[in-house]
Amino acid sequence: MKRKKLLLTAFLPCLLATGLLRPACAATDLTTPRSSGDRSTGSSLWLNYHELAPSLQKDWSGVVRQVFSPGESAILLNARDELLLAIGQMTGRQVAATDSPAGKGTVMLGRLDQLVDFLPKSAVEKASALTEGGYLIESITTGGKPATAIVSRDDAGVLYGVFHFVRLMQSGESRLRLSLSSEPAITLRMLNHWDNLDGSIERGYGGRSLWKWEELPEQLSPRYEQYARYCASIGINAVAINNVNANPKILREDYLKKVEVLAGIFRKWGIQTYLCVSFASPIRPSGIVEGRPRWRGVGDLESADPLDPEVRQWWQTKVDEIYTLIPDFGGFLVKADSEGQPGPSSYGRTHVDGANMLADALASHGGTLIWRAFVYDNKGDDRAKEAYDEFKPFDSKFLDNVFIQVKNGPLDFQPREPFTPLFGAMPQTHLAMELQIAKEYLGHATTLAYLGPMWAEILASDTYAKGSGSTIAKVIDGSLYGQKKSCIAGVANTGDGPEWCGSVFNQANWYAFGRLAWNPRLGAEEIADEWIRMTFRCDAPSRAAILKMMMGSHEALVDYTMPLGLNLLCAYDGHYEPSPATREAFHKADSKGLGFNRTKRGSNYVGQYHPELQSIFNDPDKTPLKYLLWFHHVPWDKQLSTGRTLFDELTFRYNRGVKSVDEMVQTWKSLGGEIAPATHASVMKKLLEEQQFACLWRDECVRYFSGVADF
Ligand code: GCV
Repeated sequence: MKRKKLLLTAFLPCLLATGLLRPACAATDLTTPRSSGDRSTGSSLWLNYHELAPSLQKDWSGVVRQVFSPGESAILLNARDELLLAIGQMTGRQVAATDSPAGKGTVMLGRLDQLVDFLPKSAVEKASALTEGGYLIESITTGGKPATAIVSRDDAGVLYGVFHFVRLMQSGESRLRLSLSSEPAITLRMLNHWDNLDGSIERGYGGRSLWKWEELPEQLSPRYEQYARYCASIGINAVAINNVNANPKILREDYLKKVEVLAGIFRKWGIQTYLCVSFASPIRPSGIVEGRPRWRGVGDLESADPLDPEVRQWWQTKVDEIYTLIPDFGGFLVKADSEGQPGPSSYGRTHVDGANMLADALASHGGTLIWRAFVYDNKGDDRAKEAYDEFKPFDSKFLDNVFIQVKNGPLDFQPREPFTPLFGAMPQTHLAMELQIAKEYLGHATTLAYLGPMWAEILASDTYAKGSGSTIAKVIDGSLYGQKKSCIAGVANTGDGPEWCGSVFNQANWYAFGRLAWNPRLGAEEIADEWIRMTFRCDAPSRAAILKMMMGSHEALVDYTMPLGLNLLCAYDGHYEPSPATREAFHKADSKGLGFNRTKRGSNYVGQYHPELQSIFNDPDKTPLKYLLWFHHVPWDKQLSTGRTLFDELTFRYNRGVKSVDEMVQTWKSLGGEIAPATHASVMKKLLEEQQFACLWRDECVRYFSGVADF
């Protein structure tokens, strides 16, 4: 008998006994939770202003007796109202806005120029040094009375400071003498919505689009304002509202009037609006009768050639029109020459020609052009190499108001990929990082998978671009190359469903994205802990149990879908179910082994990294197991550092992933009395679905690989 069969036979009884291997998953009972102090329904997201415990209420009531907020801008009025709302709901006492900071326990908020007369010299000095969006929260004495100052140099910074202050209240903070400051590490913290004009969302799992185009500009959904408030609460300051697979209609006058209204709402929360535009927009709607490009646009031209003066003028006129309607318009986000989208290559032009032409049109208004590097044509030996090959030669060629937006991994938002080698390879270009909050390849809205650990892992990865310690976080925040502008974007997971993101736990990913965009060095656990405290009202052991679930949830998903560096094993349609049989090009399984040889003896993708990483990734014994099959084609019977053969390690990890989901189900079940019944039930339903999903992946992949392997 062949060795593999022996191994399976030996493994099987033990797996069956422990419940780790089942042909199909048994359903777990859905218990009715006991009554609970938690009232969260998921619809307030993390801005759930639960009443504080009596002792905290008493403490905070002394600190927040009144609010002094001299500013009158829309952002500052929102900041003031948010604080009043939060204080009222959390302390159970309505407090008033006053026009003097004289009383004891005043919270004063405003820009430095508005508060300077009331602040001690030390606070003025600290506040003067803040960068844009930064804030200071300081316990001070003013007029002989204790007070708290929330101060910034700009309106948005005050708003962020208020949300931080509120978070301290929500989190059960009881140190009431405060002295802290915070500044965003990344200047442009953006959500990218893949929302279509027909209301559908590409890779959207939280409902239909938030933007009701057919109602705009006349009718306004209350969600617009709520959405902007949630974004502002985590420091997001820009949103691209439509799909990168852009419908050219977005640039028509009637649509721009709708966008104008949305932009007006977002502006009040410190958020700039961006649009995704089709590169073919200048072409007339009927398309081109003769000629190669078949694109249709909204203009009156025959061409979209970026070097054609008429095309350039068309864009300039359109940009001017947009800025007339939206004076603080952010700019464009463009997917060009990618997955069938039009681009400069149709005219024999380059990414530089295309991006700089649009950037030029935006520059006179201070606008920004974000050009995506997600390109591949599947013609070479390794798709993972294509973005680097295409973009690296253009380093230093893009105008100063251009960002090149690069996905974190070189393939496509897989559950785990090493970082795209372009990071650290284009020192003279502003690179933005694109993450996906929506879980296209991670079980959509079904799974609990908390993405904080995945993103933190990426941001902490060392590129070695300027020696050890040249982390992705430093590339992205501009500090590695002394760049003043920086950008990170997350593909949004929002929709018009009751829980906004398809489930309560998916809200944590929106939250975590914003927090990491503010500070890419924050720990995933710290962020999860904040989110739990803000979202649920439960005791410390329950919080610890939820935290453990969240922190293990991503690794569990990697284990039960694509362990050891496997990737893209999903079905083409929907990217949800497993389909290893159709993904041979990515996993390269054959009778002898498994994995993609990307070393110098294979596709030499490894050659795109700096030498320190090449020496690790070229050697299967040095490559971390989590990336093993990404970089190497490994014999099935090779003994790994764990002591198991590759085949055994693979099955071990698939089973471990399923077991982790089983444990999450049990943990959540045990929290029945602690979590609001409706929330508990809806999460339990999802977890039971995830149990089935995990088994499906494990069973299908183990079955398939067992069939291929022959040793
Ligand atoms: C918006 C992947 C997704 C597409 C997406 C594309 C992109 O291919 O499956 O839905 O298109 O990435 O990022 O442009």
